[in-house]
Amino acid sequence: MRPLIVACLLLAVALVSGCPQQSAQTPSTTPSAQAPPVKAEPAKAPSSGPTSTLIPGLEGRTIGFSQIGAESDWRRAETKSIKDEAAKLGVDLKFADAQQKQQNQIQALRSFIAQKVEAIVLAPVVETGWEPVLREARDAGIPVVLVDRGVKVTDESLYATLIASDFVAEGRMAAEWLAKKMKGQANIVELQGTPGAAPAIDRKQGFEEGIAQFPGMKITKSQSGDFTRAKGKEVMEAFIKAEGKSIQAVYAHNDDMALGAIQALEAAGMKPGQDVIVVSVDAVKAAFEAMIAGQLNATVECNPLLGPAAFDAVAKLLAGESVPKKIVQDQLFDQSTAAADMKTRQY
Ligand code: GYE
Repeated sequence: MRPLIVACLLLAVALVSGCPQQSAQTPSTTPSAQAPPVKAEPAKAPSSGPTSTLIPGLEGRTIGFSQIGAESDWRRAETKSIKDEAAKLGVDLKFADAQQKQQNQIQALRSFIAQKVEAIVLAPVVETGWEPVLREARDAGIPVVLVDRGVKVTDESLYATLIASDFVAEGRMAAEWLAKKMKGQANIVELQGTPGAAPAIDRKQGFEEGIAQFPGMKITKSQSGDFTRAKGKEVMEAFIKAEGKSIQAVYAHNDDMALGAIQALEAAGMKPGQDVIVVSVDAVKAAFEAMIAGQLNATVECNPLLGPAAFDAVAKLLAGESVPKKIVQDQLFDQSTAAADMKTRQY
């Protein structure tokens, strides 16, 4: 009996003393001393909320975040997710809003390097033109974690990892849904995102791939609305002037532009959601409201809650591990479940 009692006691002590360590909200400032073993496998999709309780040692660490701007609800949700997670972890976050300009992002990165931040989180506005500044970061020994948009570089080791959605798959999902809804026949106008941005390039490609097998699905006009509501409305007004009632569907690369297009359609006396079918990407709350109101038909989710995964990657990199690319899984929502879905939306 005795050895069993002793064993039970030891187990109880181990459990009790182990618990606070595992669920600690505030990581220790001495990460190397107590870092738990971390598996180098892709992190889970962040849709179910923060999953960062095992991250060791980011408290008090200085990390730079270069954000594109505040052009859409999606972007504001991403900024909030990253700022909230930084605050939760006690990170000293240097935040820079680039007002949509790559030049401002490059300047921000150079200033982060000069300030000797320990890591950089970058949401790159466009795909190209990053080599020189990424090389400067690498030469300074500062890992760069890309969030939400990818870059095109000849040397992939210029950044540590990328956490993003599969934008081609998103475009394909929108196309497949629309082809089904329109029974393979539609004159479509397309509102593209920011020229040169990964989601604009890939969502266009994916959509074109998705409608390729339906000869009756035609893109009659395609132009950038820069991912904003105002520009989406403006470009849609021009489309309506040029094409009038022959427009049967709108494909917008994000919800904000779709919401702008909906305003333009209504102002022209057309019924968005009925006369003209509207499909977009992001699945922000405003899109669910528009679906409930019958004006938007469907939206493909693109999850902006990247803060937990971004800092999880930073923590692993600072602990000397490599981090694989992480692709966030997305799904399509339409009017049929919008009212119920709306209740659980986080952004
Ligand atoms: O879809 C759009 C935003 O980069 C994935 O940027 C992001 C896109 C998002 O402005 O709304």
